Amino acid sequence: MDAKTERKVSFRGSEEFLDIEVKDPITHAAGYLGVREALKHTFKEMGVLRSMRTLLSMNQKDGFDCPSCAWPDPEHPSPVAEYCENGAKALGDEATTQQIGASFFQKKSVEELSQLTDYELNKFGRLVEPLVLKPSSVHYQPISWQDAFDLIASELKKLNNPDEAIFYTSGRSSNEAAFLYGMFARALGTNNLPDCSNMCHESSGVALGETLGIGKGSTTLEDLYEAEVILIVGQNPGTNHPRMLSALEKCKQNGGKVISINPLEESGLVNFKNPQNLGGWIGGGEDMADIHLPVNINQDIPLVKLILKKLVALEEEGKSVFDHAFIKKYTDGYEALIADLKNYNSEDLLSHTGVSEEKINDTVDLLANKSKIIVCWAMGLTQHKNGVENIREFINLLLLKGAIGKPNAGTCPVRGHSNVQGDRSVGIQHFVDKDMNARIKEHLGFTPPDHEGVDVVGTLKAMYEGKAKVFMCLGGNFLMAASDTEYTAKGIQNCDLTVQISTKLNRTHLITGKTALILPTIGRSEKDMKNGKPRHFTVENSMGRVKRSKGILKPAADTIMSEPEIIANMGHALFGEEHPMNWKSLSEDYELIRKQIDQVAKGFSKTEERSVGAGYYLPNNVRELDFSMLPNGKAQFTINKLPEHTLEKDEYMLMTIRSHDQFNTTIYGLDDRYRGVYNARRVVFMNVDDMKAIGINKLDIVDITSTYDGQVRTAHNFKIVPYNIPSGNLASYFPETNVLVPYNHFADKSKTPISKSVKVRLVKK
Ligand SMILES: Nc1nc2c(c(=O)[nH]1)N[C@H]1C(S)=C(S)[C@@H](COP(=O)(O)OP(=O)(O)OC[C@H]3O[C@@H](n4cnc5c(=O)[nH]c(N)nc54)[C@H](O)[C@@H]3O)O[C@H]1N2
Ligand SMILES: Nc1nc2c(c(=O)[nH]1)N[C@H]1C(S)=C(S)[C@@H](COP(=O)(O)OP(=O)(O)OC[C@H]3O[C@@H](n4cnc5c(=O)[nH]c(N)nc54)[C@H](O)[C@@H]3O)O[C@H]1N2
Ligand SMILES: [Mo]
Repeated sequence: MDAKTERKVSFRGSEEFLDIEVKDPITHAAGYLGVREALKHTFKEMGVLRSMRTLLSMNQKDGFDCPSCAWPDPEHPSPVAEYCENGAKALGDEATTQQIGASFFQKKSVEELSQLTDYELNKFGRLVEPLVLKPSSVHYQPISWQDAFDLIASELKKLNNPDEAIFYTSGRSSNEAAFLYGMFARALGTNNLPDCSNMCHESSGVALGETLGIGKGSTTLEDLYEAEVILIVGQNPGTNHPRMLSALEKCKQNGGKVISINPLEESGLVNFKNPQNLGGWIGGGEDMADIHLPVNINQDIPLVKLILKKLVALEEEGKSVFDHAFIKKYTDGYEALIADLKNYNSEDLLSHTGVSEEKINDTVDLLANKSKIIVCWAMGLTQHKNGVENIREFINLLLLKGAIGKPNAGTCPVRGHSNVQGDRSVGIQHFVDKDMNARIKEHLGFTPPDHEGVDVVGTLKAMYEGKAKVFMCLGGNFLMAASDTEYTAKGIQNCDLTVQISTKLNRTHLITGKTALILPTIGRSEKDMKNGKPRHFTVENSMGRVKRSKGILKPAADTIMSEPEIIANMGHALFGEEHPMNWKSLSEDYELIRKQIDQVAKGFSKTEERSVGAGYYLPNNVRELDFSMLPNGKAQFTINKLPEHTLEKDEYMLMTIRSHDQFNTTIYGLDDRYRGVYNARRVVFMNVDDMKAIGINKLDIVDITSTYDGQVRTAHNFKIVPYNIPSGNLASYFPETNVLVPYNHFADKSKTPISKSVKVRLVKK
């Protein structure tokens, strides 16, 4: 039976408007208002006492790791509040007392549910029973855990080839769950292990690997405190990594300077009230960014090139600006870089950036005399055609200044999901790591496949072309997170079986393969009990430290299962008793999993003992100034081209960003308080002069279209919000705008979709 024509499901959901309210943006991030907002959310979702008790355990040494972003915890966490507004919202969202089980799905069909917004879907509450959607049905119905595992095993056994199965991971899973999942796929015979980092920091991993020999950052949290200059590039910490602001505040108190490079003047970078100290509750707040460079979207490379040219000019005047001893000893390619810079004309570069020369000169003055420099970045750099080159260009700056491998200096890619870095470290990757494969063979006793698997972009194509039969997701919301929603939806519907291991309802549960399973799981904040004893697991933060996490709440229901247990049971159902992995015992004893991680994953050792308290750092060659794995044993300068953009006269450059009330595709609420937008998500932020030029007014309604390779894609019904954004640039929220992002346009090398530079037109309605 063809489910595509059978089920009338909508991949868009409702596109209606509510009563939008637009106010002035709030410039003072966090402070009292932030705490009040956070508590309002958690109290409503999970009750007052339960909220307070749980928040006090979040990010504490014996507590659990916040399920929101990957920002690290300090060595000595604040005993009262080591959490932020958005961490509290994430907790409230996970630990909500609302629940949906089989009776809910008996009443509501997937067709009906798919008409709702993502916000409405998430609000229904926790998934608490394993469910199956059978081929001809539009209603999920209960299935026992064992039947679910057997169904998965039997579909996998039917495949002509293991590469017809694809295993996606979102970055919230523990190291233990991710490890088992990666080994499950390999034991089956495929490296089809796409993960959310393909859409996120893959460009960082590639750029850092090529230039410095490790795909991770080099700084620790403590490094930020005494840096002389911190550049925050293409990142909105006030919303996405609020606890980072406390580190920036410490840096400023120690005399450091902060430079923000961002088309928008993001709140929190401009002014910040720290809720973790008294001044932050009552005082006027701290001006965070000393210099803000409002760069045009995707014009960071011209900006850095201009800064470098100006630094070279100072050197030529006889000033000592670059660290020549460092350059000589540790780097390769200096002369070529300096020669290449001469090919660029400064006026040209300046006009690309859209930034005033005065501000750039201030930046150059600051950088010229300092060497303890840290560059922090996130999606504003990675999600472009030239995402890898963007990052390499900033690494050129750090290398010239010798700001690598020393205290208070270095690279800081600020990771997204709370354990996205750990998942990769323990083996969630589509490419082949020969050394890891050898260790798998030696210690786990099976031969892993030695051909590359698909990443996210490869998955989209494989599913669309009907080459994937089984698609499984360890968390996440693949349909809404991936680019080109309509193309992705068609691909998913081509699969025979789709399986979602999830905590909350989302659209990927509704747009499914012919048969679909929902396997409900335990969240970060919940107790994971076995034989009357609580179990812990481990995570790795954005700065490479591995530590334990142990939930404290009673699980949403006794019918849900932990992620490692689900995967180990799948392993048992598919491979049986005889398999060398011994899946049954792994489902019971996580210590056994950690032992295997120590044997197989690079840098992990004695995790059981060393993950207690603040945990332990994985080895990092940059911190040791060891570049022996790179050509000539040196860190690499790189030559990067200018980004090429040919915008037609009526085209704008659109970046698809996050509001303050969402975690990726999970929509907590409909406000973006810092940007002054209330009760609406279908908005486009636009420059006032651009509005005048085409005679468009505040709150006018438009469709947004993008045209790539002759194909027009449309996102319907958006309201115009006048905003302080450089002319020619637009901003709008993801996931609503993902329908515009073409599946076949992505970053060179990393294949990260171009979510931050989509060429679009506005069609007034
Ligand atoms: N509360 C909350 N926390 C989160 C998340 C969430 O959704 N909600 N998501 C998590 C995840 S998975 C991730 S990856 C991170 C994302 O964290 P961010 O990367 O901060 O998230 P975005 O909203 O995508 O913001 C990108 C920023 O880059 C800027 N920008 C866009 N294009 C350019 C450009 O070309 N150049 C420059 N210089 N700047 C540009 C935008 O104005 C915006 O400020 O946050 C993590 N933390
Ligand atoms: N246009 C555009 N697209 C983007 C981006 C962008 O900036 N612009 N950002 C990209 C980025 S950076 C990322 S990381 C991806 C995010 O992509 P994903 O990680 O796939 O998406 P999330 O929205 O984080 O996933 C939310 C779902 O995860 C499930 N979940 C939550 N907690 C748990 C848990 O503990 N265990 C399990 N098993 N499930 C859980 C819930 O069911 C929830 O509905 O999106 C990408 N897509
Ligand atoms: Mo991300």
